[in-house]
Amino acid sequence: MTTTRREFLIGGAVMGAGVLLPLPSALGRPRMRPLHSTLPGGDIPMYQTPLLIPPAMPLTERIRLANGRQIDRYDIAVRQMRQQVLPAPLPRTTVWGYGSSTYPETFSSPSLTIEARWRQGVRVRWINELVDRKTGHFRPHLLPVDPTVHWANPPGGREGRDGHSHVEETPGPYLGPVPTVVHVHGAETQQESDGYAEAWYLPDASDIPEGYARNGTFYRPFRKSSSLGDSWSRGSAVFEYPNRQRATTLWYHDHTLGMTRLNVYAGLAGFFLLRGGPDDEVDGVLPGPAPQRGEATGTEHFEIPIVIQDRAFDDDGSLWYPESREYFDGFAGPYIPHSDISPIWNPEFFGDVMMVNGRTWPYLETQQRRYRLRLLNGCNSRFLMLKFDNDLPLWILGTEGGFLPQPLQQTRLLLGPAERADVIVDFTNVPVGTELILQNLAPDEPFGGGEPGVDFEPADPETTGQVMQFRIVSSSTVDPSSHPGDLVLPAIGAIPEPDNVRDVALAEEMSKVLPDVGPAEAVLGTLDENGQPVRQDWDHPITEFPTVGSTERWEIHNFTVDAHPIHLHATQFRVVERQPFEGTARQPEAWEAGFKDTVVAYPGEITRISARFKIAGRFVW
Ligand SMILES: [Cu+2]
Repeated sequence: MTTTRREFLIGGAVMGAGVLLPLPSALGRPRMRPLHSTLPGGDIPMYQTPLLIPPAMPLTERIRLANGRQIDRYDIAVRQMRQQVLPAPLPRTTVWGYGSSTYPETFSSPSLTIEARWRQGVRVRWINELVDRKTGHFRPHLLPVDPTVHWANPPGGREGRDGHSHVEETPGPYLGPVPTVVHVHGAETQQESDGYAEAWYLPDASDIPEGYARNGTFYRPFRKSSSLGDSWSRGSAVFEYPNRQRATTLWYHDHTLGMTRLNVYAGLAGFFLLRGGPDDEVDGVLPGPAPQRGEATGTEHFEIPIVIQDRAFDDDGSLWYPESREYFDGFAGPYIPHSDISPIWNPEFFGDVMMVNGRTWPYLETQQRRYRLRLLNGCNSRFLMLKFDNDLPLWILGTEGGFLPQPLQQTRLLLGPAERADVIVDFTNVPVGTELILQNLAPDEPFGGGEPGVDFEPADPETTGQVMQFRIVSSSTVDPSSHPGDLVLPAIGAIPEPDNVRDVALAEEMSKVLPDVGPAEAVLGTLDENGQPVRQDWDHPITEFPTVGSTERWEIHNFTVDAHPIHLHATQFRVVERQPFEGTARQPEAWEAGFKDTVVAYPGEITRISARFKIAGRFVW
């Protein structure tokens, strides 16, 4: 297997290593500056709108292959629309969302949930429809796109795409057609269907400027090698997910090179829930149902997917995202090409508003019974430390790779960007009329581990320290679900002993041109014989070549000053242990006892994971 070109999930923004993308230093890092947005989070009334529960995405068709296998087929497009994200009468917000092009009313952000069954393939035609349907012209981005980072770069044409724009003067934001490509996070699929960051494509608009690359470097090669390549067409690609992995909570989102942070922030994300098979067999009754295709109207849901995202807004309702590097540390230039600092891109982003399932600070009318919540941290940079204000227990059943060996009772839950948790909350004995608040105790700045109030200041209790409200009402029916502590979850097999141990590094370097500006550069790499990081750029030869079928222990050395979520594609791994550079190893956290696809690597530590590589191909980490 050829893993990799490299990616670094910094602030959920996926970027190539070795690019001049500065990372802040916790020491001497400026405290988060006030946002320049014109609708401060503190001015938005909380708990005005009910939680939106994303319905299941309707099928386009179910097809039967010659070998008798059935496939769920979807046509899913990206479109622009207006949505009531802020509570009315505040203005609506223009967002991007996925939806079934067979059912135009299904477009929303977050997008409808893809409900998949174990061993039943899902085949999706992912269509980039960021086009004005009246004029046929492309739609520009909703947010400021920095053309100086390592990015898709369609204006670069075939030669310059997937690189840096070469500029004589500091450019403004890119206003051209927007590339997209979808990655199902945690899915084990072929490279052609993995949403490789250089496999993007522009919409099929009538006004794509002359000389622009219409797709990324790997779009055509993958179209050629994919068994479904014949059905790819301009502005779309057809990906297939075999769903032969453990049942779990996956999510789909945009993955375009150097634009992931913006495309996801604009709204491109949804859940992909995989059910069934031996790893979904629970002895006991889980709370349910979740929204299902074709369900009766008025069906009550006791299994609910919940994506938590921080945002900022202007007073016209529009999403706000930094339009200048100045927002981050006040550095007002000179920028590229007169220095190595990008003019628009920021190393991190922390919004002052919490949005849950596409609505700011919603409430859920919650019956006195048990609920199963599928939680996803969909923030760009923000860690979440979730807790009910009355310390109601969270029963953690599963994480990114499915169920844990047994349910785990906690009062607090830490989720790094892209991490998921499958949780049961028992509201049975909470008095009717109670208004519970789900709080967030993680900081309004990069997370480095530790305890709120001791090692860091928790999020602002008036705004980002609150996530959503649960309003307790009596139960409409008898709750048939088991007590979470009585559930017997399917056994988890041991992962084989590693065939190979591989050291990888997360590091940062100072700006070469302007050392006093402070921003470092985030790089991924390997280690030399002295244990020092060796920077490996995106364009360098691939260094991680696990053999198909082998198990590898990866030792992730974090030389930076912040915790980073590290994600491997095409595999679900186990956390082995963590060890400070100068210290003894400690066991993984209790909630890390199952399979994961994203792990928090703390600063100054080696995080050891064990991964089995089953799929040949080119994948990122
Ligand atoms: Cu992924």
